[in-house]
Amino acid sequence: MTEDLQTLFDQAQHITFMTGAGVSTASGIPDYRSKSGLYSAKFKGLPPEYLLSHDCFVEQPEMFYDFVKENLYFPDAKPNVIHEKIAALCRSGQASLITQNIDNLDRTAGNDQVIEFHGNLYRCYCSKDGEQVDWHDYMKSMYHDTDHGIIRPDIVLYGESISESALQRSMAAIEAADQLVIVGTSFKVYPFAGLINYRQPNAKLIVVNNEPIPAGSVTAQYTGDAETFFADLKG
Ligand code: CNA
Repeated sequence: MTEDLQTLFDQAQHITFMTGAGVSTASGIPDYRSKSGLYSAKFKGLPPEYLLSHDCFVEQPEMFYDFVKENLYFPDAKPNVIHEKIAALCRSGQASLITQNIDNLDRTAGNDQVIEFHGNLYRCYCSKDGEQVDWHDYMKSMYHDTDHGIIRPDIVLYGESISESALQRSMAAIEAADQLVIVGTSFKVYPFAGLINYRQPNAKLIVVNNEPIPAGSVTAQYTGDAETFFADLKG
């Protein structure tokens, strides 16, 4: 890490981190859009964008279930230094976190304030009656025993809206920050990427990613492995 970036971190009053799949690749969970990511493959001839859509869930629930169960769940994955350092900063009140990730690793790292913009795979519910269902039961069957409704994970599918509470909490976290740090995301998914437009006029914008992203004009960036960056980060 360059000294300038460490200085920027040290000077920040309140940092809001905005993270994506690239913070969990070091924990063994593939991202979507890298060369080796999930989107490089087709499943039964269908693109993941369709398989992760509301239309697929409604029209071909078995296909949706097979895809999600086989490709999205990594229950043995452990948080890495990125989740852990961000969690410690959030616990001390110096930072907030908005993540696009659905893998539960921020919570496992002890971050119970995380804003899960796209939900969480390990919270499931019955789409018929709304009842919460343990994700272990979802792994055994897509049907809810009691009313034969179809179970789904509490994640935002393509074609669905972000919850009002996630939007409100995210806007508040963006407005509260004098420094935004975007980590491990291709920054292509909206409305997440549009959140930076609500930052304070003087808020600094830092990007930590292994490829350039469309975040507009940034204060500073680290182009490389996010795990290395966070391992070197002091404080
Ligand atoms: P993405 O579009 O796959 O982008 C990931 C970005 O991270 C790319 O720019 C990569 O080059 C970069 N990257 C990957 N590994 C590293 C690394 N070690 N160091 C630095 N940069 C790295 O994923 P986004 O998060 O941008 O897309 C948003 C989607 C992805 C959300 O809806 C998520 O739910 C979804 N997703 C989540 C997970 C997860 O929860 N772990 C995994 C895969 C996809």
